[in-house]
Order: sequence, then C-alpha cells, then structure tokens
Amino acid sequence: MDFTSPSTITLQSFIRDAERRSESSTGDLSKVLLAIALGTKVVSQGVNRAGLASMLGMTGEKNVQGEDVQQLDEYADQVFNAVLGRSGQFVSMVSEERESVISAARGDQFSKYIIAFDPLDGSSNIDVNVSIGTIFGIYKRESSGTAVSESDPSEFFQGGKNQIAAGYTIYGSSTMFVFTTGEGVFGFTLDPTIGEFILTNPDMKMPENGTVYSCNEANSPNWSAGTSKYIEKLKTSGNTQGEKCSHRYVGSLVADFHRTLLKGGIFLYPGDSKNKSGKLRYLYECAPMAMIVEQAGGLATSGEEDISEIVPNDIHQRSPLIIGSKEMVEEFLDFQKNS
Ligand code: AHM
Ligand code: MG
Repeated sequence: MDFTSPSTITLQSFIRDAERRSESSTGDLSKVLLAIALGTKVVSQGVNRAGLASMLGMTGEKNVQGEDVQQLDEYADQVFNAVLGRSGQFVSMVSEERESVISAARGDQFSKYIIAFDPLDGSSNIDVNVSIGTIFGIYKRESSGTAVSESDPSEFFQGGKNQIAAGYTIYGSSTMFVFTTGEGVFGFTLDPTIGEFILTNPDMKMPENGTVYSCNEANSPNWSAGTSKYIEKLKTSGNTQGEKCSHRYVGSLVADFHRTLLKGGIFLYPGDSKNKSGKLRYLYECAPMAMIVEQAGGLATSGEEDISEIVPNDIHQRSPLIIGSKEMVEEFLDFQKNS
C-alpha cells in the first residue's frame, strides 16, 4: 500500500474551485457551506469530548416533538446558529430543536438562503458512543430581494426538489462531511491532526442493488401488508438478484443512510397504522437525504410519491421514508402497489 500520497484536496479548496468554474457564482453559497463545515468541526470536538466535559445526558427540557433534549442536542443547535449567523447568508432557519423559524439578525434580512437543520440526529445514541450526525437542506428564498421583518414559515413550504444543496455529517469512527449542490455527491473526511476536511469519496454513486435492509422491526405489527410482505420476501428470497439479505439498524438515520449510500441496500421508516406519517421529519431528515440519494443514483419515496415532490405545510412535518438502491426501492413500490 502507498501511504505517501494522500489526497490534498480540502473542502475549502474544492468549494472555491467549484465557485471559480461557475460564471454565475457569487460565492454566497460557498460561505454557507463553509460555515456549516466549521460548525461540524466544532460539534465533532464536542461529541468526542462529551463524556470528559460532562456534556452527556438530558437537559431536562422537551423539544417541540415532545422528545427529551440532550445536552449535546442543545450544544449543536447553538453552534450552528452561531456559525451560520456569522456567515450573514441566511434569512431564516428551521431547527429540529426549535419550535419556530429562527430569523436572521438585522442587516441579513435580504440574504438569499433559508436552511433546514437537524443539528444532532440520532439523539438516543449520544450516551452510548454510537454514531450520530447533522443533516441540512438549503433553499433559495422564493421572495429574494425583499426584506423579511419577521420569521415566515411559508418560505419553507417549497418541496425538496427546490433544494440547492443538501448534506450531512457523520460523527463516527471518523467524522465525514457528505454534500451535494446538484452536481454529484462528494465525501470529505476530517483529518483531526490538521483540522481539515479532505476529499476521500469523490462523485459517490450508490450500487443499484444491495443486500442490507434497515428498519425498526419492532414496528412490524403496525406495518401495511405491502411493507410486511416486502421485508418477508427479502428474508426468504433475497434481493432482486436472489442474493441473501441481512438486517442492520443503528437507529441513527445518518449512520444507517451512510452505510446504505456506500454499500447499497434499503432503509425504511414507513408510515404504519399507529403513525401514518412515520417518524422522520420532512425538511431536515427526509428531503436532504432524498436529494443526496438521487444524485448518487438511488431513489427515495414515501410509498406514495417521490420524497422530493412532497411540499410540506408545517416546518416539523413528518413523512414516511423508504430510501436506497434503485432496484430495491422499485421492488418495495411493486409490493406496495400489489398488496
Ligand atoms: P432524532 O432526530 O430525535 O434523533 O430522531 C430521529 C432518529 C433517526 O436518526 C432514526 O432513523 C430514528 O429516529 C430511529 O427511530 P426509532 O428509535 O423509532 O427506530
Ligand atoms: Mg433527527
């Protein structure tokens, strides 16, 4: 093995090169992406040191979804608010941790972008040292050029297909930043010795088929007939090629999605008889992952329509999510239709 020629393309140089290649680029989106990358470096350090710095455990508060807020959730939310606020590039932001839209500071009200964020996804895994992540989707304001005087959630009711960029960070055995601006998916690994994200996964494409399915099987008594029959088919007859399938479920969307993107497979958090819309949130969980998967050659559906086609009418709206390798998602849809 040759360990002497590592990639020297940093996230910063990659983003700046893309900016130079585009005649219409103003550099504003680069500022947003670099601010998010800075935030993820800070949060990555927080995640690594959480046990030592007494940052594990609950705050005692509940978030807008009625879930217990962990100290690290709150920390990550504050970090991203601070770095994005300083970038001067967003006019409003939605965070899983905040009930209402967060408005930009005075002076930034003419900015072009709105951002949806899950600052720290997979909260139930924080205390047990299992991979967690950050997810974001960026949109252009439909009413660009006018000032907003107060937060307006309707700016976010555009539909995932309008995202101009989306990405996630996984805080795993290494920290990776994966993003797309609609021209392919690129993965960068944080080199903690120099504090830089280095390009390690250029133009990521997901396999058209896979042998891993990922879902919370404890919900199976409430699944639709189509979902139950599809999972049973994977267990008994394998994937569309007849290859034997295995089940893997971390319970952090970012971790389960990252594996699915790299290895192929299918992730499902379907709607069921108890929770018609499943569990995951559209703006900052489903839509960003859908943009990434489509750019990588995979598919994302709610079971009824493409995730990217859904237009939400609530900033914390939930949606079923079935996402992954093209052939597997298509087969899932066949089972839905015919059951
Ligand atoms: P969170 O944003 O509060 O952490 O919840 C979202 C997480 C996802 O990361 C994961 O896919 C899902 O919840 C797991 O849910 P469950 O425990 O019901 O399987
Ligand atoms: Mg989440």
